[in-house]
Amino acid sequence: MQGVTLTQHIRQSQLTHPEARGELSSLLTQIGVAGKVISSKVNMAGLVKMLGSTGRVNVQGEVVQKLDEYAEETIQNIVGGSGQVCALLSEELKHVIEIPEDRAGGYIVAYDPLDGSSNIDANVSIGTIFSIFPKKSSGVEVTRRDTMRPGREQIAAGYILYGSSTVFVYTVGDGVHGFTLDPSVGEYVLSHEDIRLPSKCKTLSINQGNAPYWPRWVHDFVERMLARNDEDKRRVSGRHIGSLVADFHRNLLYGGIFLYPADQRAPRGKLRLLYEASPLAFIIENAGGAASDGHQRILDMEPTELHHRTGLLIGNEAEVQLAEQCVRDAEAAA
Ligand code: P6P
Repeated sequence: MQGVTLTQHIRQSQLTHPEARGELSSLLTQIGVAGKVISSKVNMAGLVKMLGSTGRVNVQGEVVQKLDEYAEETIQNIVGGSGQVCALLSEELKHVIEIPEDRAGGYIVAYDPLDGSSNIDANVSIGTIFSIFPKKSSGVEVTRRDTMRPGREQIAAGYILYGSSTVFVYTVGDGVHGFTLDPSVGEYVLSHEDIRLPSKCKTLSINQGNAPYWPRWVHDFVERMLARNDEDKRRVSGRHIGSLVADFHRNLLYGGIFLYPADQRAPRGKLRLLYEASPLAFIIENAGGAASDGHQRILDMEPTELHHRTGLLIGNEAEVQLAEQCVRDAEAAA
């Protein structure tokens, strides 16, 4: 097998942080292991009766798919059992999971175990999103000072995309790197080194079905983006998968902006700050892009609760700034 593996790459990036003691490397590696386990089940879902729902509804009020439950259990067992974590914050769970002191480590992991799971039965790409914070409070107790953290305090973030191949993308704050799982050997191999967001915003990604609920500024922004297309050239194309991690990954590689703004149906936004917006914002900023809720930088937002929701505009910085200008213009005209 040719190429740098995820484990080798993580170790190499650790070398640039002499203070690192290998614990973060070990944690990232274990998240990769959890991804392999989930990937194997996702890729066989139709054959091992893992499609469809459990019939239960989670804390978000969303139907829990069988693979949601499997992914949640896998992360709890592998990441929770890594010895590097003192708390797990999951999209699927009502409360923070505190790891018993004798098995706890120095990191907090916030995660969406299987984002986009409503698309599973249609074989659409889905993914695991994760965010890692170092414990902040002294002592063994996990407090809100440890869990309710602005994204700028993240030490690492990433996602595992279960698509035509399984791709592990992560950042520790010095660049964004992607690895493709080689199922024949069970290793992630470096396939996208130092990902930089292309300078041209080629894609506009938003759920048009929500247009009746959008605030004025969203209509203005969409109109301004589409006005770039003329009879000579289509500069902006619409793409919306409905799986955040898949929409994000496409835009990261091709250039684009994804928007899920707060609207009349979701006045605080639909997407969750701690384990969706914040990790993706850490990634996009490390790839040269930007992420905002229309008013402020996602990474500066202070969560007030585990499932804190927010509007999200994420992708090319110029287009995020244009959207923010549309917000200001609409507020000034109101
Ligand atoms: P809507 C999936 O449930 C998810 O959290 C994201 O992956 C996706 O972008 C969004 O919801 C889709 O929501 O309201 O457009 O169906």
